[in-house]
Amino acid sequence: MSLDRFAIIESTLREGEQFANAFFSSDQKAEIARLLDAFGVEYIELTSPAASPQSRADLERIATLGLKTKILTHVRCHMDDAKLAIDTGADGIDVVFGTSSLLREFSHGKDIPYIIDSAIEVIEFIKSQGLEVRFSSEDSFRSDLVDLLTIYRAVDQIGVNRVGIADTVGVANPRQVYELIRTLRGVVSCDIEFHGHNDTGCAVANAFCALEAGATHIDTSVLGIGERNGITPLGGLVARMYAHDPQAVRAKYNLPLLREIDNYVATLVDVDVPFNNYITGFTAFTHKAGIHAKAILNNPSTYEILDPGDFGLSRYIHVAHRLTGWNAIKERAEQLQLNLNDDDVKVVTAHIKALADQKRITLDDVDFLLREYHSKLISVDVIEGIEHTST
Ligand code: HCA
Ligand code: CU
Repeated sequence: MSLDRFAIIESTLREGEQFANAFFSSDQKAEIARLLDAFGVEYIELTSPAASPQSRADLERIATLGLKTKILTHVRCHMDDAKLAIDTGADGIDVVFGTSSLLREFSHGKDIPYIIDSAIEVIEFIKSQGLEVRFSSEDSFRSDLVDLLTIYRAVDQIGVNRVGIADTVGVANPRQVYELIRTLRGVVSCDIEFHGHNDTGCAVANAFCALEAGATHIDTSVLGIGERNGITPLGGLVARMYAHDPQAVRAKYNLPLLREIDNYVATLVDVDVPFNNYITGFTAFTHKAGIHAKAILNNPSTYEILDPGDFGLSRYIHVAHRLTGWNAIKERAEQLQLNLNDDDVKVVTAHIKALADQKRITLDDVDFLLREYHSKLISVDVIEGIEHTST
């Protein structure tokens, strides 16, 4: 499996605009585009210029920012939309056959020649204007396979740059994604894009399986925002790909920017970054149980497949609770520059656990117990020292 040539099509400014809480001003869109460009995504997809005059103006503005990332816009497979999109400065156009009722027509087998004819007209027009073009159909997993392959073969033959498989309703599981993309890989020679909704929590796994099966492009959005509960999140895909090949992902993307990107978009759409978010959630690198803490202190990779340092983040060892262990408490004592031997630390640890059995404790409580124990030791030392000198 060669995943090194995968590309991210970052759709926060298209699919993400379809998120319930999203309203991006023009400046905010430009800032999101700049951040995503600095992160290193290969493409940014923006809302259709046919959606509204401001959408068109924003697309034109972002296309003139001089970003390295390619700018795409997403339109219905219709000549009117294609003509509108051509002059916006976008590098490419993603066309989608956009109604679910079409899929019912697929199963009757009536409208395939019509779909192919209009797809060919639109694709040839876009190509004649020198732009990149992608063709996809909504709800690919509930379409008739033979119909889908017939259409995709036809558009591949006229030189479409990419075809897209869309799991519009989040119904597909990883095995189904693998099988469909694998089959498609045997039918078309162009690039293959996957767009996966997350209704049943499979969006990251489905995207990964798509790549394993031969897809080349994955759609993401920041925090996964989009229709309903959204699509494959940028951070989730990055985490998944990092676990697969850390070196390649480090080389491709400016990973420390991810936190700023997640936080910025979360603020704009008025949500918190979830506590369990990939990489940037506040517990993503927090270790708690004594046994975990001990191993992490010896070698972080025992319980970490993602190195927080690569993302400009640090791990946190949570010591103030009843599951704590003396190794973690010893580390805390060292951070406080309290000189305690292992037996002393074990005694303090027992005190901490006893207190934590009675109430929720904080790091301040731990520090207090450590300091108190330490100062008693010192006073004992001092008293012993005085006794020693006076005898
Ligand atoms: C939608 C359209 C889409 C398009 C995906 C694509 C989907 O329903 O809003 O162009 O590949 O999920 O089908 O986002
Ligand atoms: Cu979608």
